[in-house]
Amino acid sequence: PTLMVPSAASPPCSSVTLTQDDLKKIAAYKAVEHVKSGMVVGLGTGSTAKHAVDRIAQLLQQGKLKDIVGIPTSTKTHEQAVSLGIPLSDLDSHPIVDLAIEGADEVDPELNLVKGRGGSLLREKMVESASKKFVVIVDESKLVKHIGGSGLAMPVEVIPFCWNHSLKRLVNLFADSGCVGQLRKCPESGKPYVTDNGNYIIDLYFERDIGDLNEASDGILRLPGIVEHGMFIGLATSLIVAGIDGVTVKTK
Ligand code: ABF
Repeated sequence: PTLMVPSAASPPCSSVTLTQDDLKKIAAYKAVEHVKSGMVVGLGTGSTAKHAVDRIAQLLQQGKLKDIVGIPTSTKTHEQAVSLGIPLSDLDSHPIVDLAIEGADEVDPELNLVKGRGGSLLREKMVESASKKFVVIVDESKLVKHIGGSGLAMPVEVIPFCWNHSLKRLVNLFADSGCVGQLRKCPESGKPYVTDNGNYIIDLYFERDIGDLNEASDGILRLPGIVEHGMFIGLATSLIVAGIDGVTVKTK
């Protein structure tokens, strides 16, 4: 079901222009309404999820939420949550997460996602696949018809050993889709980007549709040296989209 609800943070006057960051914040705040006292909460990563973490901390400080345990999905979010005083744990101690709130780079109508353009994907996938509910929060620019078809990167985390070999095997796997791959580098140093887990990222770009997503996923994960990819298929349970006309909530 899709439901249009007026955004609580909508400006009273239509002459106010909302920035993309305002929209991210609106989606994040809406998602945090689902957080209840006593929950184990997956804390997402990125500029949208950051607002959700801020909001959870604010509600804890105000005493409106109690006994929350956060499971961060990256070292960056870990640092943010520590600085805000959110009690933290991990999947070893809390293998079942009540609710994860997380951003995405692309979302299709079935709530399949591309993630990892910001550099995080593996810990996110571990936490979100352990979550009873996984709410995706995005501004409307992230909506696509087919994930992987936007011409933008589909990230794959690989071990550094012989990464070029892994890149070639990935590109070969998607030869029919006109795939090219590139090792992600830090713009400042020109050195390979290193993930929280000490791995590299290969960004794949497709000229044509990659076909069945589960087959694509299985094919990638069968290659030795590949750690994880940024397609999150069938994991999200609901989607909150903030757009200039309000907030759309879609639940599976
Ligand atoms: C991380 O943040 C990544 O998986 C994804 O690339 C990104 C989405 O970030 P943003 O909200 O900044 O667009 O979760």
